[in-house]
Amino acid sequence: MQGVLTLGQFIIEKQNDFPYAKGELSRLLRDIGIASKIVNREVNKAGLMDILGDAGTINIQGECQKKLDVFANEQFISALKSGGECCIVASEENDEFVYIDGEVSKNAKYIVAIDPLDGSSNIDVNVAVGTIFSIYRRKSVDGKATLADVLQNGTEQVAAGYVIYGSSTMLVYTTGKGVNGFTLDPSIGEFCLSHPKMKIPEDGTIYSINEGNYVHFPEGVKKYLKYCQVEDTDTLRPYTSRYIGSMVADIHRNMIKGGIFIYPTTSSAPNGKLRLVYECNPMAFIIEQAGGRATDGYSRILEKDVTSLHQRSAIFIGSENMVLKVESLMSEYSPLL
Ligand code: P6P
Repeated sequence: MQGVLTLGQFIIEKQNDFPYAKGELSRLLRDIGIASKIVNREVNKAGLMDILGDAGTINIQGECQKKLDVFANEQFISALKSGGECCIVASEENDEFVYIDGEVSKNAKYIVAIDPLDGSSNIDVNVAVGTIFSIYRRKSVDGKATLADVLQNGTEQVAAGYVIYGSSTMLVYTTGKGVNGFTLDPSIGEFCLSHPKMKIPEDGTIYSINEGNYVHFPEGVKKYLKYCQVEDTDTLRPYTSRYIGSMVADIHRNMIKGGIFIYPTTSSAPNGKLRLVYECNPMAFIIEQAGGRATDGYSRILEKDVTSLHQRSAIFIGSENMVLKVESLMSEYSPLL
């Protein structure tokens, strides 16, 4: 088709960005794209199948797993196993990381961290959900890859991306050289380049936070919310509040329109709710590559020490000037002790 660039063609075209790559990362991204299409097919017809609702199991987060959570997790792990390009998969749905013990995989040089279906509580009410993935190069040089290969700082990521299963299905990813978005064309079953060189607006007028937790927010966040709600036409305030309750969907909207997504610490989540390894770090890499900013209110997400697989973090992510504003209020009203 004239002018249509598929994800596969794009990945191959960009392969030259990695002089020493022999195609492994390209094949890994392709494998993720294939699994995303399979998950998309099931998400789009979830209401017609006995695949809605709870799987009757609980994940390490203590959250009841949805049937689609389990399905999506199985699809991504299976695709990564058969692709042979990664030796470990660390998933939100698995207590421990999954070691891919195959003749080819055990010597593979990549590690994949993934939240296979983020926001899945929204599935039963037909609201957008997403997949978030992060790719690292293993550090260990021989023998079996270990947890140390997974617990790397976000600055070590070689690639990160998300899939949003929304009004259309998009795959957005970076390999550290900008961000590109691909929309799934169901008529040909291919992700096609639709949003080249994505940039998040430096400023925005949308703030995204679960205000139901207001009483438990740090004082700096409370001050920021009041700042957003004050009338000031010069700075286009009051801003607009938008909260989908699906991290990928909230951040994707802000990527397109500008805005800030905040999940701060609360009394029920003293370290924040969202997970550093497979939610905050990949989204932070993508947003920074698109010209935005991502911190925990004080320091850069990507530089946070990663000490455990399901470690949580507060996250303030989006348009740079909006994140800088709330950070200034955090340092004034909720200073780190
Ligand atoms: P709350 C979904 O469960 C999720 O992990 C993210 O996708 C979303 O941003 C957040 O939790 C919503 O959490 O506490 O506002 O329902």
